Amino acid sequence: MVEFAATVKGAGTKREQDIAWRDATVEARLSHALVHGVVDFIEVDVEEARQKYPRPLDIIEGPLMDGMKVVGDLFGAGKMFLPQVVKSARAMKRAVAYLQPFMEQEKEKDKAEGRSQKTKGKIVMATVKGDVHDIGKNIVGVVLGCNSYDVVDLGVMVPAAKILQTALDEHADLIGLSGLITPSLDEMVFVAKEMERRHIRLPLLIGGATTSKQHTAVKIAPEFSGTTAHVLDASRVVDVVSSLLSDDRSAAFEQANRDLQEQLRHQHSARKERPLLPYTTALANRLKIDWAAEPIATPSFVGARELRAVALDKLTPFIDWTFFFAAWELKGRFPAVLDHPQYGSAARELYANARALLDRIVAEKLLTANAVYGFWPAASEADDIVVYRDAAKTGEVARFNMLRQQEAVADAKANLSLADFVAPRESGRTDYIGAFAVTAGLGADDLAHKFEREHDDYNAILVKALADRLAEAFAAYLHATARAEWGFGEGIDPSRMDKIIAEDHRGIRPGFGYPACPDHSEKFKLFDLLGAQNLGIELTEHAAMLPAASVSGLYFASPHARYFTVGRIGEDQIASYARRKGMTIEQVERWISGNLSYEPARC
Ligand code: B12
Repeated sequence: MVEFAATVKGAGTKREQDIAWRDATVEARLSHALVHGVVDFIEVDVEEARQKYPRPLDIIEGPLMDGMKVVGDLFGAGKMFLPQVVKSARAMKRAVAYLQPFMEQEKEKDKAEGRSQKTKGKIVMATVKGDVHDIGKNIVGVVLGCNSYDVVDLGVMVPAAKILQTALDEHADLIGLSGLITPSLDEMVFVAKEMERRHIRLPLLIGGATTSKQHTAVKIAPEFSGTTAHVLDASRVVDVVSSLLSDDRSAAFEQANRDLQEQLRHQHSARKERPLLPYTTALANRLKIDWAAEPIATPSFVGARELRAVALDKLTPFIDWTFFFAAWELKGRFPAVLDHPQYGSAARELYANARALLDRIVAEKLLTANAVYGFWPAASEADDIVVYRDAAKTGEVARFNMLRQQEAVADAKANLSLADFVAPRESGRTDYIGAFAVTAGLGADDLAHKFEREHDDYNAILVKALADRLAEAFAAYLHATARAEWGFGEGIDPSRMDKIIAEDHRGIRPGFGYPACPDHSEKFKLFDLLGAQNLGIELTEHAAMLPAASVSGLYFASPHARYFTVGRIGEDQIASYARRKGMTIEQVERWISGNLSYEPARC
């Protein structure tokens, strides 16, 4: 293993030139190909092994699994990193795909002779109903697959009934759920309840950016008498799955998991929280702006403007690569991450591959970037932002309902709401608000599927991660354009890229779902205002955007505008909010379940 670690560390350009490993035995060559993720000779070597071994399964369970075990050990020991593991998995998948037809023949033979084939275990995974994000789940699937677990990935937006039926039909050993946005948390609770109701006692794994061990313990686990385990990231999943499926270790793992969740529930119920102000008091403590003296910028046009098929090379300079590396579990600021003492070489190799694919995407226009944005006269009315068709403020075209911080704040600070950053109707001033929706993901799924069909998860995941980065870059680029058109801001100046990426400028662009405006359902109004559907961006029933690589939100121009967290809110604000939104209390409680300061009455 130490030997392999040394060679993996030196991976990169040297690797392509060094073909001395081709002289080794077929087993050693297969192992080398897996550990280094080299696919160039994989079919030739597997065929050679097939001539040598009596059954194709012997090759998988022998040299291929030995190679993957080295990969797993190096990954577990922190000597190999996620991008390299995914490349190894690609080599494994290609090898298995080559053997597949021979395995089918073998299976038929086994069946006829009454023998059965055994795998380490099967997991059915899905991104839950209404949610579209799947990079994290794909990575987890690859890591499990290369540890010889069978993975049935149902994709995105999968209803509970389908997940559970598939688990039963496939005789799965575990179920895994993923989600990016808050409404998915409630959906996961629903899946857990359904598992209980249908007596499906398989272990339930929970993952995805919006999930947490706290939420899993407090909200999901109590609904299900089987084991519910939160998995923080891909590096832990093999340990969790192998423990849950081990005859010797499962009881201890499940007990430790239950103890931890009990402790988390206890901490949750005993937590000390800042008291809440009555909503009317919080509202009175809004940010006081001297609107008579406030500079109000007038945008150069009113209404929505569409941008179609924007040249991708305009967007690439705005990519914030730090997040790209974070998606691959290589944490650290870009470009310093490229020189990281442990994973610098893995980061450099990943970066080189990503840039090469990005160049191809740009040159061959493999992704389409569309956007719509615009400006409208607007006024705040308490915590609503009213949007008008024209400066005469006739014709209300939208009304965004905002939430206000309700926790008691120290030092005479204000209880903020985004509505505070728009001139109130009674100020007599004509203020404006901007809105936007961008996507860089049109074509991403097709391209990713093309790679998946070639058993190339590495490039499939790269495509999605690059599309996400382009979407964020597009949002930054468009905001810079909009600020200039709004009469302030520097426009697109390549020498100021760092400042633009760091959002070091006047004006903010909060997206619904982020902490200042946590209610995703306001996106339905935003999309109506913008006509975003015309650009190929859709909303699911839980207000996730399709394609996944999309971002949307509002623009605020006030020099006072800043990002903040709404945090916990009380029943009085919920009642007002439900009234303003024309929804029932129960409906709004679902949309902003993460902000409730109380246990909702619904069961
Ligand atoms: C990258 C990112 C994006 C990208 C990509 C999103 C996409 N493709 O869907 C872009 C820029 C497009 C984006 C957009 C949005 N985002 Co965003 N985004 C993020 C960010 C920064 C990282 C998420 C990520 O990709 N991580 C990398 C992957 C690899 O990690 P992961 O998904 O967590 O997966 C790992 C584990 O969770 C686990 N895991 C995952 N699934 C599974 C499944 C199983 C079975 C197991 C065992 C384990 C497991 O293993 C994985 C690998 O290690 C997070 C903040 C954060 N730090 O988490 C916000 C975040 C998720 N985004 C958020 C929001 C609000 C949005 C938007 C709604 C904003 C907007 N209005 O436009 C949109 C929604 C997009 C949509 N399509 O609807 C919020 C969601 C919170 C909420 N309250 O709902 C977050 C948390 C930011 C925040 N602090 O508020 N986003």
